[in-house]
Amino acid sequence: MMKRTQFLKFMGAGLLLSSFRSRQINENTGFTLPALPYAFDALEPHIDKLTMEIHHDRHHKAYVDNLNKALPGSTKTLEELMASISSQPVAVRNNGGGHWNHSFFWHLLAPATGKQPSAALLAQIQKDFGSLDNLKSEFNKAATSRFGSGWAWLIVKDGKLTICSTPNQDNPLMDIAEVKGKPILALDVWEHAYYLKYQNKRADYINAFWNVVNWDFVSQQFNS
Ligand code: MN3
Repeated sequence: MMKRTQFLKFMGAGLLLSSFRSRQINENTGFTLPALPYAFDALEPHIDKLTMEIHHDRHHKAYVDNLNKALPGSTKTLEELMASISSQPVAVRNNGGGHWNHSFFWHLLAPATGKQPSAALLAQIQKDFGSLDNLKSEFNKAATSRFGSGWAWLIVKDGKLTICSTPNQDNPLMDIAEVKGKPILALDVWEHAYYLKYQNKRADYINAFWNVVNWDFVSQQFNS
C-alpha cells in the first residue's frame, strides 16, 4: 500500500502535469469562453434565466469564436490587445472588447445578498460623489443616455472614481477610449442584455441591476 507521503507526492505530480497540459491546450486553441460563475437562474427575478443563457452561451461565445477567427494563433493576452487596439483590425476591437467586457461583467453580478461596498470603496465614493445614491444616479444617467448599444462604466482614473460610457464593445482599457481608466463596475446596455424581460424599458433593467451587483468583487477591483 502507498504511504500517505508517497500518495501526496504522486497527487502533486499529477496536478502539475494537468495544469501544464491545460496551458498547452489553451495556447493551441486560443481564447476560451469562461464558465458563468453561478447558475443561469441565480439572478432571478432581476435578470432572467433565458436572457443569461442566451447572453453567455450565444452572444459571449460568438465574441470568443470570432476573436479566434480574427486572430488565429495569437499569443497576446486580452489586456495587451486592449492597450494596442488602435493597431488591430475592427473585428478584433469588436470581438476582443466583447470577450473582455463580458468576462468582467459576469463577475460583477451575484445573487442578491444585500452586500455593500467595502469601507475603503465607500469612503472613496463619498469623497468623489457625496454618497452611494449619488453615484448610482450618475451611473444610471450614463447607462440610460448611451445611444444604441454600449456600456456604462465606473472606473478609477488618476486616483479618482469616474463614470463614463462607451459605444459598441469598446471599454476604458482601449487606447482609443475617450475616457481611459481601470474599470471596477460596468453595465451592458445592449438590448440583448435585457429585451426579453424588460423590452424597451432600459431604465427598469438598470434599476434592477443594482440588486445583483457583486460588491465584494467590485471592492476587490478597487483595492487591487
Ligand atoms: Mn452583452
